[in-house]
Amino acid sequence: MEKGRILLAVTGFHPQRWRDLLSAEREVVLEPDGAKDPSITYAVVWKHKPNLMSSLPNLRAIFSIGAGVDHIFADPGLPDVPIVKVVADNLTQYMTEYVVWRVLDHHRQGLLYRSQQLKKTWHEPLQRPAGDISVGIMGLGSLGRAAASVLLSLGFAVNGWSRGERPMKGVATYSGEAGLIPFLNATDIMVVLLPLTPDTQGIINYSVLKELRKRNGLGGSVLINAGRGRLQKDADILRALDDGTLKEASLDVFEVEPLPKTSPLWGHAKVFVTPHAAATSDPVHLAPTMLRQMDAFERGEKLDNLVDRKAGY
Ligand code: NDP
Ligand code: OXD
Repeated sequence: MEKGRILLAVTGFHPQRWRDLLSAEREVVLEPDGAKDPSITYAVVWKHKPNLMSSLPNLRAIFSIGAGVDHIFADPGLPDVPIVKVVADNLTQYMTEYVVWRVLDHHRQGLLYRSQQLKKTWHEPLQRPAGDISVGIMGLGSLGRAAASVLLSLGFAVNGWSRGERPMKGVATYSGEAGLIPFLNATDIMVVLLPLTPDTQGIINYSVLKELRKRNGLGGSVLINAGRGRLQKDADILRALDDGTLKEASLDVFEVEPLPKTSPLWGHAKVFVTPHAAATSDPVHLAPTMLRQMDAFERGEKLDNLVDRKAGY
C-alpha cells in the first residue's frame, strides 16, 4: 500500500508543531476547505471544521489528537472510517499528576490555607488520615485506573464507576445506572474522568451532587472534573457550593470554553480553576506513535486504541 498523505486540522494545540513532526515521514496538508484530494488517506484532527472530511474519497482512518473524541462526533459529515484515540503513557502520567494534586490539595485544606494566608491567619484545622476519605472515580478507563492506583498507594479508599463491570484490586467498583447512587453515596471526593457522550452529557447535576457522602472528615463533599465541561451543569455546581451541598470544587473543564470572564466560577472562594490543562497532548510523543500506526496499518496490521463508534468513546 502506498504511503498516504495526512490532512492536519487542528484548532489550538499548536498545529505547526504537529506539522513539523508528522511531515518528517509523510506529506502533510493543512485543512483544505471542501477537500476532495484523493492522495489524503489519514486525518489528524482536533476540533476540525464540520464536513471537512466528508469529501475525501480515500480516507482510511481518523486520528484524534486527544483522548476524548467528542470533538470528532460533533461533525455531522463524519465519514465511516476507523477513529483512533490517544492512549499514551505521558498523557496518563499528566492526568494522574493532576488528579493526585487536586485530591491532596482538597484533603490537606489547600484552599483554606490560601485564604488564611491572604488574611495572615494562623490557624491549624484538624488533620485526618487519607484512609478516612473515599475518592470515587467516575470513568474507570485508562486515565481513571492509573489515577486510582496512585491514590490507593497514598492510602485513600477508592471507588470506581464505569459503564461495564471493571474489577480492580483494592477498588470498590460500581457500574451502570444501577450502580450510580451506591457509588455516589460511598464517595467523598468525586473525580470525573468520563468521556462526553449522549449518555453522559449533563450527568454532573444538582441531584447527583446531592447524593455524595457528606459525613466525612473533610467537612463536605468535593468535585473534581477533568473529563469534559458538558458533563457538568455549571449553574448546578454553583448552587451546590453556595448551599453547602459541595464543600469545594476543582474544575479543569467547563460548559463553555474558554470560561467566560463573566462566570462566577472564576472568583469563587471554593473553586480552583485550570484552563482545560489537566493533561496535554504532546506531539513529540504522540506524532511518532501516529506515524508508526499508519505504517503498520498499511502493512495490513490492526489499528490500536480504536473508538467504539456505537458507544461514542
Ligand atoms: P476511556 O475510554 O479509557 O475510559 C472511559 C471510562 O468512562 C470507562 O471506564 C467507561 O466505562 C466509562 N464510561 C463511559 N460512558 C459511561 C457511562 N455512560 N456510564 C458509566 N461509565 C461510563 O477514556 P480515558 O480514560 O482515556 O479518558 C477519559 C476522558 O478524559 C476522555 O474522554 C476526555 O474527555 C477526558 N480527558 C481530559 C483531559 C483534560 O486535559 N482535561 C485530557 C485527556 C482526557 P467502560 O470501562 O465500561 O467502557
Ligand atoms: C483530551 C484533552 O481529550 O486534552 O485529550 O481534553
